[in-house]
Amino acid sequence: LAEEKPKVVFVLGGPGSGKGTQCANIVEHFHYTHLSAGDLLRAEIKSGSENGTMIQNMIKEGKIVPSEVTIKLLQKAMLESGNDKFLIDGFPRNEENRAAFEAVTKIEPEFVLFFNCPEEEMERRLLSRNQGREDDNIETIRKRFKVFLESSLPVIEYYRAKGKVQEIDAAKPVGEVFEAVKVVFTPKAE
Ligand code: UP5
Ligand code: MG
Repeated sequence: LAEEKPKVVFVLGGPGSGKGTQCANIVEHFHYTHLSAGDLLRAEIKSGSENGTMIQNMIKEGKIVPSEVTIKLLQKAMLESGNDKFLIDGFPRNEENRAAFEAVTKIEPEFVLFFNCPEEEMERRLLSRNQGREDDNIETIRKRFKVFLESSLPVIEYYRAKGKVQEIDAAKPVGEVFEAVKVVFTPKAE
């Protein structure tokens, strides 16, 4: 009855803001499991699942995959991890994602880590990433930026109004960004 709910931190920020890079650092220092919604969707494409083609087409267009698909993948990964502390990276990306996750899981995030980075810097990073991602081309990158501004920033503003956003200047070098991230995750002495 009184089962403990898992602890969730949403890690949000524009395409190329450094969400994945910093989550890897957080996992090393604090005991979280990192779940990148984008990585889970890309794994779903590779696995040849029936949704694979739909997901692939949406990612190529920078569009947001239906909530039910992403939430199922997140729930499965949470169960399989055996952990009770999660960094959910790149989700929720719109108001519908946010409301559906809350309705289905009854989980409210502890806080939202927001990597704020200028578009020129994010574009530079994505164009030089060279990891063969099908969405790292200038046409798709522009679409991803537009969707971020129109659909994802409002989710960040929703949590900001609730006092739940921890904003990080993500334009700095990786090590400096992580110094700021560490402060957020380090328990304060009372
Ligand atoms: N880099 C990182 N930090 C740096 C720094 N401080 N200084 C200099 N360079 C830095 O970093 C990107 C690149 O920059 C790397 O080369 C890194 O070395 C360098 P990374 O840590 O990968 O940034 P990240 O924010 O994770 O960028 P990513 O491209 O993964 O962000 P997106 O939000 O665009 O991608 P995601 O995988 O989350 O989503 C992809 C697509 O999947 C979406 O567009 C959407 O179509 C779909 N999707 C959904 O539909 N629903 C979801 O819930 C999630 C995804
Ligand atoms: Mg990422």
